[in-house]
Amino acid sequence: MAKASLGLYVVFWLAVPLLAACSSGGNNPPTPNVAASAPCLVSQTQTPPPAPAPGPPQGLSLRLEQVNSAVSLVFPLFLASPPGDNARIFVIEKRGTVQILNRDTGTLVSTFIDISPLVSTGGEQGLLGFAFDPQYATNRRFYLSYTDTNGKSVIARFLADPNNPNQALPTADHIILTVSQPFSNHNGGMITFGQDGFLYIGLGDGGSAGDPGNRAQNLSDLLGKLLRIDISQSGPPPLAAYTVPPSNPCVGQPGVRSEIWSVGLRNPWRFSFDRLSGDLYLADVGQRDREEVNLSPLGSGGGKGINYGWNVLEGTICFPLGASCSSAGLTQPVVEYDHGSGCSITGGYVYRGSAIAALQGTYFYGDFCTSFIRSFRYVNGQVTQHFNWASLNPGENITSFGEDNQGELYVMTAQGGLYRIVLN
Ligand SMILES: [Ca+2]
Repeated sequence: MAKASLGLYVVFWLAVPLLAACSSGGNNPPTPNVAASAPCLVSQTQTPPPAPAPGPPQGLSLRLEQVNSAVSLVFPLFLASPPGDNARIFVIEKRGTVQILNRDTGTLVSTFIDISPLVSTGGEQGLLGFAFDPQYATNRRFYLSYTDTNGKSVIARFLADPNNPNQALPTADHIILTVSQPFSNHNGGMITFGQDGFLYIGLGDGGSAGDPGNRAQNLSDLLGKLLRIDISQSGPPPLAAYTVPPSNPCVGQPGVRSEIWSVGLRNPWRFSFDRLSGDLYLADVGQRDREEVNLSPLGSGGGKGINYGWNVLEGTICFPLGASCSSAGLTQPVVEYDHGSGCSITGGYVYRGSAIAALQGTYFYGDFCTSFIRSFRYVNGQVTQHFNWASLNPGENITSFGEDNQGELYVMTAQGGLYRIVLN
């Protein structure tokens, strides 16, 4: 893709934050830290991480192998495989389509579904998330997360065609959740199931810049949060669209949305659970200074009741830059970087594949703007082996990572690239 086009992508992705940078001076009063004092929240102490070192570790050499050499993809931004399916990868395109590719040959199997008439695709809007039901093999259910034509965030349940596994039924089986968005950016949109069988949903702070409505710290608002809901019994009325697990942190608190799992997020574009350990790795896109990876081990609750800080903190510094603030009760990231090396973090996955044994337990993440790919391991509560992989930089805007059924990892770009991380 031409550099001019690449520049346009960067401009649209960043337009609002950059505009905001001009108006957020250092004289603002300290932001009230509303949520930190809420009784249902807990804090988690983090150790500052080492700076990334040039890779590779142990002489390991990696490269990106293009998967879609024979297939043109339009702004792919997510990928998944049905549980137990080693033959197919399902690639999500921003415009509202899901394409099935043969995992080994990279050829197009079929267009699984096209909901583009339902989707707003401007800026950060679009078909943003996708998840297979853990029982997909028997119930044919999958979930799409998209921006609807009114600009609202929607989570909807769809069904695969009972007579054709490469085709979905075109109409939503059921709408699970609809959330109004005051601005068009920071929609989050990631959805995934945890090991507990519940659906986790990442929602941004509603957009504009600086979280002008202080939504991320407002426990009566779903925006700027990670949600956890139970959709195993979901159905059309009189059934509930979803229920709240009784073990959610704020259940029973007056004036608090019980769907909340974690708070204080700006735009949790991509998060994931380590499929082996269940630990939560959550990347939050920063405003103008810091990009961050948050890590909440399953043994510490996996993010339960954690306040990740926005918009009191941006990364580990007070927001806006130069303001005074209290970080009491706030959980800081395990990794952050400033805008000297990137501008918009794309969270990835912990490698649990079998093709590259030396990468077992290694978490990969990247940056949309500068296209770097870095990795680290989290051992005994410490970030270690934090590397920058120059050989993995695609030179294109990294929209997402993906993990197939075997645990192999992929990288997708706004320019249409779909790559697998392989040994060189
Ligand atoms: Ca944070």
